[in-house]
Amino acid sequence: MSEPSIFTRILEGEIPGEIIAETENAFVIRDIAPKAPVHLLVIPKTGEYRNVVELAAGDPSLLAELVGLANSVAAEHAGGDFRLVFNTGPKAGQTVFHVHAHVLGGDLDEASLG
Ligand code: DGP
Repeated sequence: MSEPSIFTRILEGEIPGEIIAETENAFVIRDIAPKAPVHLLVIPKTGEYRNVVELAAGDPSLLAELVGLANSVAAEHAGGDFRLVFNTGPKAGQTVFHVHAHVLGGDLDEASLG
């Protein structure tokens, strides 16, 4: 068994982090280092999938639940439109190996694409 991820520790209340939305199998927090006017993280409650490729292969309905939850928090917090990003692998900037979707919203401009 690997150590619980930072997201599991937030979910379990071991470290502070406000859960702003939740479904049966997923939850949402604000990113600690926002890269957009609205920057949320949509995270499965299970930490068994390291990245979106593993999640898509292992539990596609949970991936669909994450997308639906992203849509609903973007509607509530970001005016509807949003960018959904899954960093996959360290060279792509992934630092937490508990799959999560970045929901980026607000007034995004081309400068924020990089
Ligand atoms: P990634 O680099 O794709 O693995 O994204 C991990 C994100 O998690 C990163 O944007 C910063 C965020 N993050 C890391 N630690 C914490 C934390 O303790 N609280 C919150 N709210 N976000 C965190």
